[in-house]
Amino acid sequence: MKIYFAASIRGGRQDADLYRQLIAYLKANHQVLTEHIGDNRITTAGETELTDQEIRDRDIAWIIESDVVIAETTSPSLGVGYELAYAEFLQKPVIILHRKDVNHLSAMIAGTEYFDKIFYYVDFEEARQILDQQLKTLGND
Ligand code: 6IA
Repeated sequence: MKIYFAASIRGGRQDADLYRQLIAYLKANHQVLTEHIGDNRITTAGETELTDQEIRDRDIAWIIESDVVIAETTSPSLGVGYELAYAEFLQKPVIILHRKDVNHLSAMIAGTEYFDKIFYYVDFEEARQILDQQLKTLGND
């Protein structure tokens, strides 16, 4: 499956190692369109040779191309919120992962009926199991 993995960049990079682990795990059996999200070299400045408009347009094209959007939402990110709304607009399957006992997921996400696959997890191992199960279910649809 083609996976659009969404997670915080300018919203804060404190969980970048976790994103990297999740992406590496997903890549074993799937194509992750957004591998750079786990790159430790990306800072909150998110420097790149691309303009913000080019980044936005490329990311939207990848969401359109994707079979599923997986969002790690623990670090609140405007970009991830926008991507989730866009995925809803396109009616793409969405899986949301949010760490337990860190903060509360925004009501605008938790309260959106379309987002019915929101999982609160403790660590990488639990997230991995959730993704395994959810992607298997999607693959059988
Ligand atoms: O508001 P945020 O920056 O936290 O938004 C993060 C989300 O927006 C991620 O899920 C990304 O898909 C997308 N996004 C935001 N900035 C970038 C970006 N910057 N590149 C790709 N996607 C982005 C440049 C970093 C570059 C060195 C790869």
